[in-house]
Amino acid sequence: MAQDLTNQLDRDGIVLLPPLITSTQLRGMQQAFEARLRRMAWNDTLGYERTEMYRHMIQDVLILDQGFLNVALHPLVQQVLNAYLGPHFQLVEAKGWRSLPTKKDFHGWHADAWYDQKAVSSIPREVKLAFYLTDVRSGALNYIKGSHRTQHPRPIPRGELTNISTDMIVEATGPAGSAFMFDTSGTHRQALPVLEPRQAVFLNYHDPAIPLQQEDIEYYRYHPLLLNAAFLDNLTREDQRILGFGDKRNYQHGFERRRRHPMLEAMNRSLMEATLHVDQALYYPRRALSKARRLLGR
Ligand SMILES: O=C(O)CCC(=O)C(=O)O
Ligand SMILES: [Fe+2]
Repeated sequence: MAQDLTNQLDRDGIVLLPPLITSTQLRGMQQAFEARLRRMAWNDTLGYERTEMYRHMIQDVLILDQGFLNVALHPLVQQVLNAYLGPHFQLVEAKGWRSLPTKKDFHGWHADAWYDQKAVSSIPREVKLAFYLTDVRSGALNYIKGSHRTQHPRPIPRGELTNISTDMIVEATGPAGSAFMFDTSGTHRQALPVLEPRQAVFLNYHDPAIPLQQEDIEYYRYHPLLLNAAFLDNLTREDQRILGFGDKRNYQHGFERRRRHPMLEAMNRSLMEATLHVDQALYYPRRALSKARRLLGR
């Protein structure tokens, strides 16, 4: 089974995996993901990140539910990754998002750029595991079969794809729970139009010894995984290695991300502080009022 999947991944650049988890586990993952999607992250509220128009982003999904870890470390997934990436791969990113309905080609055809292309001359391997949390009938992952490992990853202008026939494009539709693995050096995108919101997670595996491109270092994209202690029982030594236990190679001490909206941030902080002042000023009058109400029996 793993051999067949690896062969298909090698040939096409993308492969559909058999079901990896139970429907109970899937429900748990959906519920935890939905809970995060209800509100934007702010102050003490864990929620989604809003940095682009058409996606609500959730970083570090491994802390949300046991199921995400089980998918990421599934024995079949490990076998395929070992065969395709070699023994040094790790899980280097685990994030998900809700794509909002749109007719816009907001991401466009591309291959995923991640390594320092000046320092690395060959095309190092990277695989993503896409896992759907909703039924995906539109806005599926699209992948051009056999386009992997041909050139350094970059955005692919439409003009370069004029002689691509539709039978060369894999349209990865499927019910919630569907999982695909793809070589990220192949040409892919989210299909358009997106007719209904799509919720999916993308788990990213590569060898952390490979030097990263500057923009990902500056953003601290491949920070060591954030994990939930509650889910870490029963890990094998190999699971721990894949999760990067104790690996500080891409750790940045005291990292501070460049602020994109300093004015907005300052406004938010001032409003919050003003709210706290008002709350505090009204604390004693409110307490006196409710005491008076109690005494008057109302
Ligand atoms: O959202 C999609 O279907 C494509 C995502 C993608 O390009 C990626 O994760 O690299
Ligand atoms: Fe991509």
